[in-house]
Amino acid sequence: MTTTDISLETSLREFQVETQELIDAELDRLIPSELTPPATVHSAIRWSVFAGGKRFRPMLLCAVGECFGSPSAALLPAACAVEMIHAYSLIHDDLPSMDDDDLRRGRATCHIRFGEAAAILAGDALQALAFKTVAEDENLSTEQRTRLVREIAIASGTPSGMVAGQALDLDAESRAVGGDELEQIHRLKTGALIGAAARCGAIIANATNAQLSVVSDYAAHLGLLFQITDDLLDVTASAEALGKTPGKDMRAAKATYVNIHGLDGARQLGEQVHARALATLEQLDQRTERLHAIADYILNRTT
Ligand code: GRG
Repeated sequence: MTTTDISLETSLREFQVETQELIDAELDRLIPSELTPPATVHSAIRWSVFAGGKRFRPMLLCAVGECFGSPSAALLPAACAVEMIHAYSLIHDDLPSMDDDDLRRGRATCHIRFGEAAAILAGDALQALAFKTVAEDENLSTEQRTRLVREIAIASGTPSGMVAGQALDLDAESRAVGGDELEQIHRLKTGALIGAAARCGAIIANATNAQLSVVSDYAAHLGLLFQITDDLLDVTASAEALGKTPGKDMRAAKATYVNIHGLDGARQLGEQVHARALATLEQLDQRTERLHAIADYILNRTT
């Protein structure tokens, strides 16, 4: 079964399960085995990557690519590259010098299990492997590979990507943060990579610039919605459901949507952003049921 075999009539749940299987198999093919030296680094990478994440970003990339008619074989390596960047960011985010967490995806964080040096190297290697994966992808034209490398690099780094967002977030820990600054932090820290995932799917499918612009707007709303629901889950979900330590942001009095807007205010904001994501999709002539369902899923997610 390939993702192109998954008809638009199947439920999002079925699409998630089937895409997850394909992504996991491709990640397993792309990531060196635990026996390949340096074994500790590869074991640390596999420990974190195969710990059962939702694979939301690769799923989004595949859904957008399919929406514009791409075959699945062309989508999977880039989808894995985005997941590798995401996994690297979680490994580094959990380090003592950053969020200092000992639980992620329901198991010990990478540095708790393998030590800090191995965790740093695992994150570094995952980032490099992500770019190698796209650069070597023979399903794509040279121009497409270059465009994807650029998209993923911009979304991962500074001044417009995840590293910039993480730096702003760390800086904001020691002072009061308003709603606009909070949005800017999360547009970079969480939204940039989600946006890159969606845009990469569209680029692989040879979407026009006008279509790409709509996809960017949709993904920007989705990224914000993802962060709002993340903040809500931090106060409403259990450690078992989340697979990470809940309540940390609240206890640390970090700037979150719940801390700034209250529980009901954050829920209302989530509904508004969800509505904006759906309205954006109306600009497309393609069938967008799956992208619609993804926005619904993010609004209502429980993990
Ligand atoms: C260290 C450069 C660097 C960046 C870290 C991603 C990130 C930036 C920090 C993670 C902190 C955090 C909880 C952000 C909120 C949104 C988010 C990225 C949640 C985790 O993503 P999920 O829910 O996780 O998709 P799974 O495990 O399902 O893949």
